[in-house]
Amino acid sequence: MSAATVTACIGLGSNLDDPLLQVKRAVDALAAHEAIRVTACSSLYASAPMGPQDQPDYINAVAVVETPLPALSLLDALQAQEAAQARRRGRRWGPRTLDLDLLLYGDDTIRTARLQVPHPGLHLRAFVLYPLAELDPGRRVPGLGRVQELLAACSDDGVRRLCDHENEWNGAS
Ligand code: A4P
Ligand code: MG
Repeated sequence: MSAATVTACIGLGSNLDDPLLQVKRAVDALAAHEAIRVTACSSLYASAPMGPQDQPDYINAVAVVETPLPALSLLDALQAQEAAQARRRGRRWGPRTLDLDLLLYGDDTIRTARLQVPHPGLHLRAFVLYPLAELDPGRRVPGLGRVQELLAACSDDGVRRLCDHENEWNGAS
């Protein structure tokens, strides 16, 4: 991979069709992408759904990747993987086999119709901040502060850490 890479953080979520497996499959697919190197994966976390409550609990994780891809090309790769894992777009915040959010892309701030980085919900979501803080608590979120500060200011929303990636999670390469 070329020297001019960016460190990005990807949020993974699933609450349909064996969510643990969906998340693991997605990390494996990212790691297999020729222009993406997965450098770290968080533990897996479970939480009640944000949004409509008539859906199963979610499994969430965060992966840190290095990539030479521009942000929109990385989003293309994430959406292609969502499609590969039978993601159907229904109601907002509805159930899904796989959701891949581009949380952070280097220190960039991107505000376009198709892509907003940092992800607009990042600082409000315990199911994102817990796994992100596990990997990189000191990471600066442009315009908002450091991950550990955002986590301290956020309600925990009953997020539960399920398993230690060192024992049960082999997604990192
Ligand atoms: N888009 C803009 N910025 C980004 C970004 N940084 N990363 C655009 C990814 N996509 C981005 O996304 C809609 C459009 O957002 C995309 O086409 C892209 O161009 P979507 O995934 O189709 O729609 P969505 O996911 O239903 O809506 P939204 O608002 O993105 O939902 P979220 O934020 O993804 O939340 N509860 C728990 N406990 N855990 C969860 O993971 N996830 C959601 C979905 C709801 N409740 C949850 C969880
Ligand atoms: Mg999404």
